[in-house]
Amino acid sequence: MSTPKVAIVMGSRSDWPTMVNAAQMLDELKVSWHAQVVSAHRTPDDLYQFAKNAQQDGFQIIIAGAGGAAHLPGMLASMTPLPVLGVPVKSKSLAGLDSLLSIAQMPKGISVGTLAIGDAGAANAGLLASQILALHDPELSERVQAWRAQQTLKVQQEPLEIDL
Ligand code: RP5
Repeated sequence: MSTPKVAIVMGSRSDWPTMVNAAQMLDELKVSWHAQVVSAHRTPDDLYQFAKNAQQDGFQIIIAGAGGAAHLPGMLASMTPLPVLGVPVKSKSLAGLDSLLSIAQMPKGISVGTLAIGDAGAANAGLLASQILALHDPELSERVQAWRAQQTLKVQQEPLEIDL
């Protein structure tokens, strides 16, 4: 079996309820994924090993979710040529603003594509990863366009129910 195209990594098991939204989106678009916990501060050696091997292992895109002082996406991006999409996980103390700023405010030279805080950001990371992969995969491109058309139709067909 070939390596999944997308690696979903997260700083803690507690991030999974957020990051599962990325996995669900990838499933909907029939993009293969692999998920694992790699903590930048609790398992730095694992982080190094994962990042250094990610490309030769066959991954094409990394989605990285973390909360608080969220250095995981930036650290990964510094050690792999693969595109890294960062998902700020909602934190207990600052509702994810800390995660967002930690991930978005990368100094010039190492890029992390930062999505929205929480579930929407994780789902959109799955969508964006699919759109990037679709550049070289016409069938996936068709699935992404069909998914978006379906979303448009849903908005147009759902009546606004107003009870006054
Ligand atoms: C970060 O610390 C993780 O990404 C998680 O969002 C946050 C809290 O982790 P736990 O204390 O729940 O393991 O490393």
